[in-house]
Amino acid sequence: PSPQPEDQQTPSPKPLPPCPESPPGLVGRLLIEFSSLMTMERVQKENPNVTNGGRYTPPDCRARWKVAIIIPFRHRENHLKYWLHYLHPILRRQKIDYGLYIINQLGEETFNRAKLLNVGYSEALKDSEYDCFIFSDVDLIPMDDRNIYHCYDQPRHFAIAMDKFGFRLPYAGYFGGVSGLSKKQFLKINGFPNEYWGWGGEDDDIYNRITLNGMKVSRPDVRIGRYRMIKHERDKHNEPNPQRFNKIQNTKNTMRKDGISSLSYRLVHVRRFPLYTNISVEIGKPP
Ligand code: UDH
Repeated sequence: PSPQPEDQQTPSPKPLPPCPESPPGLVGRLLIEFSSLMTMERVQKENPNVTNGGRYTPPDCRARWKVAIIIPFRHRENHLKYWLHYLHPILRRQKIDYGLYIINQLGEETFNRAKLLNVGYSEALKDSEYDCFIFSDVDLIPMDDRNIYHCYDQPRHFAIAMDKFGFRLPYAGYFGGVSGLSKKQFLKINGFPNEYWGWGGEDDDIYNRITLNGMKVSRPDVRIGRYRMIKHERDKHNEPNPQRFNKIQNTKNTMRKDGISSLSYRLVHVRRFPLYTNISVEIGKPP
């Protein structure tokens, strides 16, 4: 080979083409079950191309969105293994550029799902310039990989047909389980409420925020937005919140003061694991 002239610069790599709208590697309907034994070791072996902290970037195309996936969490290690086992390969086929954040509520005070999601938004942004945020419960697995985990023109509700609701929306304004908002959409609604302690209502408050701010929810086809939920009993310290019915009547008055603008918490540690980043926080307790 002829020697390179010394002043020749290394050519900059060819820019990647944009990722396709429907990636050719998608397979459609998936078989999802929770009876086989799942170990973290196995899931790590299955996903060698996920990089430390649960990051992945498609090698062959440029994704439109940079996605932070946020999971509210406490004492659900077993569910998390199934989530990682199913979702990492799906997200790879979907050509998503993503990072995965498990937001762990420390202590045994009442659980607060929406506040943890706000924490996830803030902490993920310290890591990278995400412009899309997907919020997923740890026990929900999509049954079709055409349900693509990125952001849309309007706030997205992904988990529209869950097995536990007979594969239908339980009510028209349901926004629970798995949802996604661009950074712009999230800021427009001042993020999520911090004041829903215990089970229920926070997803309806988020739905109200979306419609009150002139947006509407976008959803996949009902044949595609199907989910399996890992069966479980009600967790301790996440009892149904009796105030939820009153609170969701008041979103219009509360959303400007209660949200990402008023979020406060104590970050205790950030730990990078091969398949996810764990963010452990103290978020206080109900007044
Ligand atoms: N979560 C935890 N730990 C908890 C509570 C909630 O990690 O202690 C997270 C987890 O991501 C979960 C999500 O918050 O998926 C939503 O909470 P949930 O699963 O309790 O809510 P869901 O509506 O179930 O799915 C309600 C209890 C149903 C009991 C049925 C008994 N047959």
